[in-house]
Amino acid sequence: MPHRPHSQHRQHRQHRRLAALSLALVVGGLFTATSPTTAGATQTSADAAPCLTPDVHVEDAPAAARGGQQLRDHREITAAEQARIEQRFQRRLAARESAGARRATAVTIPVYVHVMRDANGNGDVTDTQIAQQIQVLNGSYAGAKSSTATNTGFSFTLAGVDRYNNTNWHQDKQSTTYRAKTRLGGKNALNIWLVDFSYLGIATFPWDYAKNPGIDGIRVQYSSLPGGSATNYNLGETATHETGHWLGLYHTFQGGCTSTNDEVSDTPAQASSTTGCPAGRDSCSLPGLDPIHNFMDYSYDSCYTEFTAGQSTRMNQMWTAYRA
Ligand SMILES: [Ca+2]
Ligand SMILES: [Ca+2]
Ligand SMILES: [Zn+2]
Repeated sequence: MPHRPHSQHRQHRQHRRLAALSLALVVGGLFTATSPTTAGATQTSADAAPCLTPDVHVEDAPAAARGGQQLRDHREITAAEQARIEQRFQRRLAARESAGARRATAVTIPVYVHVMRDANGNGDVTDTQIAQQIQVLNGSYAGAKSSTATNTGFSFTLAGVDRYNNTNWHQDKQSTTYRAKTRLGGKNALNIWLVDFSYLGIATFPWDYAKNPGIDGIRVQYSSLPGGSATNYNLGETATHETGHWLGLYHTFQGGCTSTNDEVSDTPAQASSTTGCPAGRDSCSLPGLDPIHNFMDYSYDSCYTEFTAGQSTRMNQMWTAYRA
């Protein structure tokens, strides 16, 4: 695939479309990971179909993307469905708590990073970038980026790095297959697949783990890692945002200008996603300015500074309910 000039990046946080995808995809089956399995060596061209958008599977339906409205990779979560998800979550949390589960004050999450290189080695982020990405996650979840940010109690430790040479996987094709073959760890392990696709990132939600554990984790545009080439999105906060979904957060603009909004009371309701870093944006008449600095909006990486106390509580409760 030709290198995509980054001047073509959309000016706002919508999914970056590939201008074109060459038809003659190199079918990569070469497995060069240093560990821990030889899975992936058997990829064939049988199911490699060229496409202009990531192949979105039914299993991905509950996922959420850091992207815009134009190229949704997930179904709309209607108000009714959101209510059902919340009801099940509260029931599950209550059951876990009555069974003795306590809210953890500190949780360390093992992180497995899967570097999906293409046949020419594109996408081969360095170990230094991966270490920096973990640092970014730790700073963001510790509340280190603003005086108003909350320390969520979550921290991240690198548990392993695998490197694969497979052009289809690099392009996020056969994602259900490659995730199932390469995923490591249990429900508490964050798997990050680094790929080159039309999105900045896609995540699965914790309430879907039980029915679909093989795809649990986040897929992240490799050029969004610290030092990457994704202009305005290369400070590593895409992983922060996707991990927020993985821990059970919605976008701050979920539900639009409604009091239910994102199920978090201290994030002011927002009519739509934010582009860039527009100070003073106020898209809903409901109280408060839009939370443009919140990691669960779509602002530039440099604009992101915080999770709120309410989001921290929700993530901790989600952990208790689904990942502890
Ligand atoms: Ca809210
Ligand atoms: Ca408002
Ligand atoms: Zn998102």
